[in-house]
Amino acid sequence: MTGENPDTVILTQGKNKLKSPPMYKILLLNDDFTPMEFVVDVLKIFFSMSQEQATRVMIKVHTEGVGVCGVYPCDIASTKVGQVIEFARKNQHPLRCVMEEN
Ligand code: TYC
Repeated sequence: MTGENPDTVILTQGKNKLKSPPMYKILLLNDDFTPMEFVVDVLKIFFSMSQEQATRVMIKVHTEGVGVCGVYPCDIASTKVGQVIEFARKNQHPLRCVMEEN
């Protein structure tokens, strides 16, 4: 001891190895039955998109077959996919929504 507090613990040695969590894309898939307006509503309600953004994403899914709604950590992505599927099912639309590691 050189007069320092013997209880002192140095916490700042080495690197702080915090990694950002793995991220997941939420994808909407096209089908022939779900109304375009319903898909736009889903994007506004569950992904906080404006009318214009939601319409762009819906048209992309409609023309290309698939489109990204957003990118989130696993638990949030999983919750949102469940909410979208439940909302579609309750409204009797066959809309499909999946998540995929980014
Ligand atoms: N293809 C549908 C229609 O013509 C619209 C649609 C868009 C459905 C996107 C699903 O994820 C979807 N009514």
